[in-house]
Amino acid sequence: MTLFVASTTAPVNIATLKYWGKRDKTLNLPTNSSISVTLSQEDLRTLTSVCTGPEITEDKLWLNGSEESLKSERTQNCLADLRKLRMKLEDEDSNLPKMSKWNVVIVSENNFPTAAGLASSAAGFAALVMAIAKLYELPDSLSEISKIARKGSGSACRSLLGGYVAWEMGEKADGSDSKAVQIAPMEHWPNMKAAILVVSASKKDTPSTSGMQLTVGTSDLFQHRIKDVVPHRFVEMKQAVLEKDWPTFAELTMKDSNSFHATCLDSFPPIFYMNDVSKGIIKLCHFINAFYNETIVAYTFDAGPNAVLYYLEENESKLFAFIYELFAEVPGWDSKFSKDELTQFL
Ligand code: 2P0
Repeated sequence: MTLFVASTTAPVNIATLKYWGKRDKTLNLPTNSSISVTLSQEDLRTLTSVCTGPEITEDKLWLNGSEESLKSERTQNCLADLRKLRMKLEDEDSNLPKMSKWNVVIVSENNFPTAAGLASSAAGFAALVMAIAKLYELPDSLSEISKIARKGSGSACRSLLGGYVAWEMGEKADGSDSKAVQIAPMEHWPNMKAAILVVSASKKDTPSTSGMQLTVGTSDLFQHRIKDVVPHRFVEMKQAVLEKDWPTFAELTMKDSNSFHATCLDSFPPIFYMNDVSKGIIKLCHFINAFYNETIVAYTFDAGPNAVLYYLEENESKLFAFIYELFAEVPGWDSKFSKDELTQFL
């Protein structure tokens, strides 16, 4: 049996300027540009292997050990685009194996809870598209390939690139200018760190796609957000990254998380992604920054209750002194706060 195999990993990215709203649902074209930080591959990632050969009788997908359907329009769109690019190479070089005609078997595994608002679809589609692009030996740039990943899941386009990434919304109706570009590599700001507080690992109530559609269709605040708020914030946040201006980056990140959740609340019926523990974490972050009279931490929440905290490495112990006080029973820990002072956050 002739088989060709390729494997890759793709990391999770966490938006600091949120994507929420589509102007084209089939092509996943957004109503605003967004910015994210791609996490390190050693932390949250999807590992995907693909295999193809003339004797494979049907396309198949295994996700975290269970067989899943490959029939969704999104996955089919990604496969069709990748096969088209491969076919172009085969037309140019008749010695290449005719992989574009063969079925694929895809095996994918996350090392974190799936669909719990930890951007699993971003890493998932990024890994799927990257693995097949590798198998097909496609010469296209990562920004070009990001347009294919975008059709799988909007935020997936940002996971193709490392470090600080912008997804430029584009203007064209065919999506040919809606792609991810790198603002700066991870090494540009090496002391930036992210911590994830897993408040709940269960599946989210309202899937992102239907949540976005509801917000676009019913929220007045959303119109203000995409017209008057995000365009300025996009420019300011890019600048803050390039200048390593931590207080500005942190403030914009927190404000944009709050703005996105406000549009969810302004949807009708309202969408609640954060729970009381999430809200306690927000209060705690503001308390910590006020306590030190300095920006120590920035929070952001996606379509779920889990918190992602950004901070600078040199402030790690200042931040975790509070996190451990509140969430962990550390034997021998000498608490500086009374139970009452701490429980106000929960
Ligand atoms: C983001 N989120 O920018 C925003 C913030 C959730 C909140 O991208 O429908 O899974 O597959 O394009 O990418 C989650 O939405 O949605 C998301 P689809 P996706 O990260």
